[in-house]
Amino acid sequence: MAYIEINQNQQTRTAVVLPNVSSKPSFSDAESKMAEALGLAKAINLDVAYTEIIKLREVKPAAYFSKGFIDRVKPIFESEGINLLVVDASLTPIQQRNLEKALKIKVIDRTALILEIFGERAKTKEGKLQVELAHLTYQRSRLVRSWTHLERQRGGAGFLGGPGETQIELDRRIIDDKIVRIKKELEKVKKTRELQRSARKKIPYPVVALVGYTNAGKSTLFNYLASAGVFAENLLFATLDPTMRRINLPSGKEIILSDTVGFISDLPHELIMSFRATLEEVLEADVIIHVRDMSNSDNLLQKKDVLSVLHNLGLKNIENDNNYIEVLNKIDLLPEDDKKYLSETTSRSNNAVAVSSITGEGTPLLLNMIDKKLSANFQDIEVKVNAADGKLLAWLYKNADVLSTQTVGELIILKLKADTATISRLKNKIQIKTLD
Ligand SMILES: Nc1nc2c(ncn2[C@@H]2O[C@H](COP(=O)(O)OP(=O)(O)OP(=O)(O)O)[C@@H](O)[C@H]2O)c(=O)[nH]1
Ligand SMILES: [Mg+2]
Repeated sequence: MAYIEINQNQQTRTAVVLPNVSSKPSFSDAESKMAEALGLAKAINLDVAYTEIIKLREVKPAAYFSKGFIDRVKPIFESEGINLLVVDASLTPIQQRNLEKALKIKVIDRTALILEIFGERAKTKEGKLQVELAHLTYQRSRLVRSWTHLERQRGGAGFLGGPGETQIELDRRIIDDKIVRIKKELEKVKKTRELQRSARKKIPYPVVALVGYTNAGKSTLFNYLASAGVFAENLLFATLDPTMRRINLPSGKEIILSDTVGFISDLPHELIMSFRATLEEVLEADVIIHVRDMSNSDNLLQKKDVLSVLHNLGLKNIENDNNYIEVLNKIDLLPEDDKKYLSETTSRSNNAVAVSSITGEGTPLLLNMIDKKLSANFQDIEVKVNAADGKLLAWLYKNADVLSTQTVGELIILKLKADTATISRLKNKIQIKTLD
């Protein structure tokens, strides 16, 4: 589902401009932010013919850029045959419209670009609906501020139209109706998914989820561990919908490994929330693996972004959680010294491991760490329950694995395997004996 009508045979000639507003330092280095923007453009097959990092002292309310900038680039864009400008920033509808008028080409901002990518990458029905919802929400938020009409072209609700686009005017009511309809559909899809999930819960496999910034190497690691042919390529957002595989750990324990969509900085909050359902699997995972691209000079900022999204999803203080593992990926790309340093420092850590998802280096350590995390979570215990306490017995059967039972007079002695959360809940009710 593409929102931009891109002619497959003829790539859209594109200019990518990164405004570097001095009062808003975000990435350490504009160059790497530009590299990310180019990655985003490449992800939807745009033909980037012009790039510029422009230092701005201030943002102009009317057209974002100054008249001087517009006058300077206009002839360049014309001679290069450029028909799309991507501004790696957030534009107001007025700024976007004024820029389009002045330059006589389509103009989109970062959010619109990311939505295009999401739209193209969504694979499941749920993913597609979520993207559509995010897109409508985005359009609506712009509509409220200043637009009375929206453009719409063949086959999508995008920002970029091919030649011959038909313009259908959508007003707010139409968008609202659509949002209501999509939300209803999403509810239905979600119910199906919940059913599937609860069916899966009956299977006693713990779920291990890979999360991380886009391009960190989640799918590559997933493939390496699962040797399953999941789409991995040097495109940002190559994965939108969670993908799952069953794998064996060194202990023989089986787990479900789950690959997820990558995070990216500067996404408006409401868009992140629209993708929440895509990441719902993560909330229920038994172990969360945060994959980081250590070869990227911005990897610390990326880490911060990922953690803040996880916090927003409700995973507070995740870093100190027992079930959190940090994978320092792409060590094959690091200078020998850095690599050694990372391997040495992580060798003493119980929640960080340095790996290369390409060479496989470090992955045995990772698998062992997952094993440890999972077994640390479960404990064998013994409890004595009054045979008449049907409620407690039912609760135990529901929340723990009953290994054996023995009746002694009025009492039933149960040996159980239970996770730490269950055990701590039990502690308030009865006496527990820990077994090894
Ligand atoms: N050299 C090297 N390259 C890697 C490693 N891991 C991943 N890559 C490369 O990094 C790029 C991105 O990898 P993906 O696995 O698609 O990244 P991702 O985290 O799944 O990205 P999204 O799905 O967009 O969130 C690909 O070109 C991979 O080949 C690694 O350990 N070493
Ligand atoms: Mg991926």
